[in-house]
Amino acid sequence: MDLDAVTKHSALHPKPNGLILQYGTAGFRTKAEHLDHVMFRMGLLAVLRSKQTKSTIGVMVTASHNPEEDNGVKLVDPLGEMLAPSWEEHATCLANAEEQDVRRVLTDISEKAAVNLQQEAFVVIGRDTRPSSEKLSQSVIEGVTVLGGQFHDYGLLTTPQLHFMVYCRNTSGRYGEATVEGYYQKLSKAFVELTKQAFCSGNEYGSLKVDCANGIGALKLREMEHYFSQGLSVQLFNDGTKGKLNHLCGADFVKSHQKPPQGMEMKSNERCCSFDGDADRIVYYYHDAEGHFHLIDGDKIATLISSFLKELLVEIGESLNIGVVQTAYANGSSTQYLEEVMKVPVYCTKTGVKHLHHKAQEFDIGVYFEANGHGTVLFSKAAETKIKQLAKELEDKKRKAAQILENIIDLFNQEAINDLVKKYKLSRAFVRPSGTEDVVRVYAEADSQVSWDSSSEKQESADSLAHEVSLAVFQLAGGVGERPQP
Ligand code: G16
Repeated sequence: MDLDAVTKHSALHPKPNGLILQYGTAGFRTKAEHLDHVMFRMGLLAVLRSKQTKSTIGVMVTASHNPEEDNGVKLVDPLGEMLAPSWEEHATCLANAEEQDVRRVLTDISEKAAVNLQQEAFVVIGRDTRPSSEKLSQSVIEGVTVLGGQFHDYGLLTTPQLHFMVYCRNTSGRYGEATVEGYYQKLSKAFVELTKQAFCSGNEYGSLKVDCANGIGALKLREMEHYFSQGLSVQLFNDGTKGKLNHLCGADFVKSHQKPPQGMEMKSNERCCSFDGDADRIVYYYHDAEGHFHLIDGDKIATLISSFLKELLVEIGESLNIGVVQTAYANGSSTQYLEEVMKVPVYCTKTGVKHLHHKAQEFDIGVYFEANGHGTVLFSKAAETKIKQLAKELEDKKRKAAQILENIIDLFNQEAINDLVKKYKLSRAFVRPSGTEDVVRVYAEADSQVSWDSSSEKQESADSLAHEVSLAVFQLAGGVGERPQP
């Protein structure tokens, strides 16, 4: 490790005085202008992680759903997973080290994590469409190079694409080819096959309107749409040609305002969906014939997927165990439905994909979704092998079911809140500090257990509880700025 070169280059990426940042829910996030030193240092750290794991490591430059002026960075571990918790601590130490301490912190990390410094390192880098992302990703590359790491800069990518590249490279291409074409080919093939199998005739899966949050999703979906030309026609909105990233659009806006994004026309029963700024969240929605808005958020997606998977398992007569993982934001009625009607065990973890992902790995089939639209389905290696074998061996309907399966392959409490919750029927509420924005998040639900759809009265109770809880937090925690408004 050429520590003199590190010191020389690090001085070109100075840490703003007094700035302390935490590797949070999804890496470092703050105003873009404060992140140059973090990017350079995460380039350094990615090299050490790569040497330690003898694998390719990913670095994604994005602040996802945050406003356009923010940016962020997260590291992707060898199997496309979020960075291991012990390395999150290393990341925080390195990002916050004073200039003169950077060398020492790097040496400490190498010793603590038993990094073989002679090992080669390879890092892949992706970035979203924020104006600040290109320059910041150059700082990552400088950090990688200074420590003698090799790199491949993919340029503009969605976050899921960067995870895919890392996994493909570390499995010698067995999972897929580590190129954007490889990504499109693999996913579109599975999608086309699945929809062929799931629908008996014609073209029922027809068309979809997609709100791209004025982000990277628009560029990438445009490239990808040719790959599923025989079936799905997509119409893009908020494609970045006019509006601002994540402003009045995108999955976070639609989920938190429970209404369509600006800039999208919706006719009744048209299928619509929204990505977030780095296209790793999705929520679906439609207007019914009466003009009512219906949101299919992560809770409903998890319910639909696990019901579908369960039906297929019953069909093939296999007893693979399915578990669903949610966070405390999951609507109580979705949890109740999954446990009582679907008879699927449901587990609750802290907010953050990394926590859900980890829990979901305990099952043959782990379905995990945050209500905000982050999620996926994990198949254990054993389940995957079994399903592949059954898809060859079984006959008729059972075989078809197996083939379909083959293709699918924090909170803190305060007494005051509990007292408020007691005032409302069937209610639940909690607060937690966001790990991606400088805010405290308040969640409330009321009277909503019997139905998916909240009538205006139910919505009023939930809104009123949310307001009361916000006021309590503001008063008890010494809130700054304007008092929460109803
Ligand atoms: C990130 C994380 C998600 C989390 C979200 C909000 O999403 O990946 O797991 O739900 O932040 O986190 P918080 O409530 O701590 O601000 P994204 O889409 O912004 O990367």
